[in-house]
Amino acid sequence: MVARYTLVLGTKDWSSWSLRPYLAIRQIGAPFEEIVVQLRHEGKSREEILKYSPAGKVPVLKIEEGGETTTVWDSLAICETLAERHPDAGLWPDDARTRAVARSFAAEMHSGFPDVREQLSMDFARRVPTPELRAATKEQIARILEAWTQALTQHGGGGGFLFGRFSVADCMYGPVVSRFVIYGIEVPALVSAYCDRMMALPAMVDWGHAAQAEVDAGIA
Ligand SMILES: N[C@@H](CCC(=O)N[C@@H](CS)C(=O)NCC(=O)O)C(=O)O
Repeated sequence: MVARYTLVLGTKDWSSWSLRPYLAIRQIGAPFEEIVVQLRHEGKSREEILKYSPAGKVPVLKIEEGGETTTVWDSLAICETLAERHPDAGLWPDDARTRAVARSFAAEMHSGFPDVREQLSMDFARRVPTPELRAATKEQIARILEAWTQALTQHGGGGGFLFGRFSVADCMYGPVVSRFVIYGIEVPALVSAYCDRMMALPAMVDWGHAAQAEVDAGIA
């Protein structure tokens, strides 16, 4: 039985959490419908999001199958659910030890780097001069670069992703890649090449076009 997926996302120019499961579902290649809720829309955004999830945040995935609807909320839970439902997409590395590290990468991003998220907030379609970075932001960028360099050195040879094949770790860090590009953060060559590969993914390109359309329409 084929499930029907609906992915509820926030304004694409801004919603970094939404980009993560979007990358995962695009990687799987499963058909899905998307609903984009306009964020920062006085009083209305929350009301609109609550129609889809009691948690009051996007992203949300609705899975309709066998007459039942399952609601999955939170970016990492959605990526995990999609990875589990579509094992052929290989969204986690095959090797158990590598998979454990990839999961750690995803979790570290999900629960960490508050200053990077706050000071370099996602504005996907724009290019912004590098701000004066706070010490905490610099430390968090250094940690991200250290982690990526380690993963890419070990697994990413030959033009690959953090763990070779594209994985949930790349989904979780996709918005960070975009932040480095948006704010012109200097990164070493190995990381720069990885960022180029990520930004060239058809899903990232499509997301960028949609974000630009929001900017052009004056809603981002
Ligand atoms: N931990 C959540 C964070 C979700 C989140 O903060 N989403 C933001 C948009 S990027 C949101 O829904 N903001 C609307 C609001 O807080 O009213 C996840 O990983 O999905």
